[in-house]
Amino acid sequence: TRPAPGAVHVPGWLSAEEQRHLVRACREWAGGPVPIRHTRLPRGGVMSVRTVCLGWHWQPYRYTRTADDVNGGRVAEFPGWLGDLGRRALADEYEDPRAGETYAPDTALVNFYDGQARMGMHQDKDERTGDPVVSLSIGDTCVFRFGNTETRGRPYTDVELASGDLFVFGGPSRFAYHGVPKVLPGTGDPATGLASGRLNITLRVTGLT
Ligand code: MD5
Ligand code: FE
Repeated sequence: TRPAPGAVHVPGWLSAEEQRHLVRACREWAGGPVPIRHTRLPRGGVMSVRTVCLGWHWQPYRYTRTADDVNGGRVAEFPGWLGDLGRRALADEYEDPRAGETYAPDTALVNFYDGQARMGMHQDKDERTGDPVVSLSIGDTCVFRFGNTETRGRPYTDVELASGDLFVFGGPSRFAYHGVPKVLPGTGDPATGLASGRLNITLRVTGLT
């Protein structure tokens, strides 16, 4: 479905096997050179999601190669197969058919939500390009709030994102406010390898070198 211009939601896009493969990969990344952590915000807050990055390390509000807010380690490589998956997402589902060939994500943010985790309304604007963000969800279903580009508040639309769902945010939707007001515990299938909680993997093009 196309909830807004430039936005595409494809329920069940990932196969069961792809979901298991991604869960296994996320476990390895979570224990990699920069372990998964709750991001500390400059004003003293701590995010309730836990995040591990590939390619570029996101620390509020910039991308670096070293995790200066965690352990100073160098961020793990962004694997080629994940870029392939992103290109396949755009080739299959996106409105610009060339995007499936030229899309070149260089960072992934892996967010883990336990049953209490939330993400407040925000824009993703630390990237220097307006290329689409590819979002993959695995595990428990969440309520995803998809807003507008002007304000954190209404109008917004609540969409449920379930295990295996693909969401692409491009064009006029790329800089919309969005957030995750809740996760619905017990809705995931343990056969993915995730007993509880939600994983979200986003692919982005930083535009950095
Ligand atoms: C999530 N993650 O479900 C979401 C999925 C984040 C984050 O928000 O920053 O890690 S990505 C949602 C997204 C990205 C770019 C644009 C828009 C939504 N949008 O226009 O709504 O954990
Ligand atoms: Fe975001």
